[in-house]
Amino acid sequence: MSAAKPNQIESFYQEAEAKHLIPLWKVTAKLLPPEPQTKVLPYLWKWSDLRRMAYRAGDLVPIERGGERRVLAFVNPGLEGKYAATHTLWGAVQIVLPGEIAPCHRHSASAIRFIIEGSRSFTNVDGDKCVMSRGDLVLTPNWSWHDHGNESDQAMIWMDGLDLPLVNDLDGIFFEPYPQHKHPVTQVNGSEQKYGGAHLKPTWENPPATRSPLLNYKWEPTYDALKRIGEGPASPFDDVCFEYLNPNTGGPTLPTMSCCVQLIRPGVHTQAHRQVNSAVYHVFEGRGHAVINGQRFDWERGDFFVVPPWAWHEFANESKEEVILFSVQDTPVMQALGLYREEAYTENGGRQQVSGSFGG
Ligand code: 1HN
Repeated sequence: MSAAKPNQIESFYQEAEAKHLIPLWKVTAKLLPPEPQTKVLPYLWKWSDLRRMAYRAGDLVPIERGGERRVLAFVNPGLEGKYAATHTLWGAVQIVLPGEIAPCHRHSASAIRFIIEGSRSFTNVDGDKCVMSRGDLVLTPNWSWHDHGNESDQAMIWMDGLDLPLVNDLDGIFFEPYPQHKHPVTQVNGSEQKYGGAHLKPTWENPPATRSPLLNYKWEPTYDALKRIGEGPASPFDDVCFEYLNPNTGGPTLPTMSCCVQLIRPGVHTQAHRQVNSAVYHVFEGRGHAVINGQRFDWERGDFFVVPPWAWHEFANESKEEVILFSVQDTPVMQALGLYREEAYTENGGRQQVSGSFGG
């Protein structure tokens, strides 16, 4: 190698730039950090704001074709210009007023609903009218037709979780409105009748592995499962935590999103760990706090918070009441690509030093 003169190397870089080339050696450190350098920030949205603003949106805007849904979505402050709770996950609250029907459509992003407030509303998924009440988890797998209606005399509010930011980044988004406002109903709670038996599945059907044949995971059996553990041992990081399963495969609810429900028993303060996936949490019951990368997040019933990829996190319930958290996680994506990792926090007895608190 002959010694390059500074002006030669500079003109080499200029030519590379002009020809749309990048010499790797200039950017290696940026491209290959020793661990993920996420832009996603931990953040907390208060139920008092979300509920008030959802009702306000109910007063101000109708549900119409084009707008499609009355949805207030979380915008992660670390992700400028991106409408996303984390880099991969969309999180939001949606309100449907008595008598309203949100028009039928389908898209290549998959969605979940977790019902927060109200009853006797439904999501019609490909003709199966899934009747929903508080605590139910309802899936709309990708490309399934879905409309929502509220047949009660009270507003209905639920959490929406979608893989939309990921699907958009993959340039895989397709959308289609249904020719009519509503999809015809061909069965009522059909998936639940056949697949809601948890440990049983019908022998006369052979559903595809990519799509859960169960669309509505009812709250009662979910809560029963959480309570069956009693005082028994559970996860050191999440306490009593269950993943909702596709009953056909034993895998996650959707190819891109795993849903979890967890009971943090009174007095429990978990150990910290970090995982390469990101998550959006909803506080279904109780009050408590999380410590995320050394920052304390106090939350109460209805609040939402985000745990970024590879962020240390632990949970605490210092009250005498149950804490129940519901979460959507992008874990299946990382697992499918062979990228999943997790690590336990070993210093300081497994708990982080708290250096500040959110909003404080
Ligand atoms: C959607 O179709 C729904 O069907 C909710 O209720 C939220 C966010 C982005 C794109 C589509 C729904 C959505 C969405």
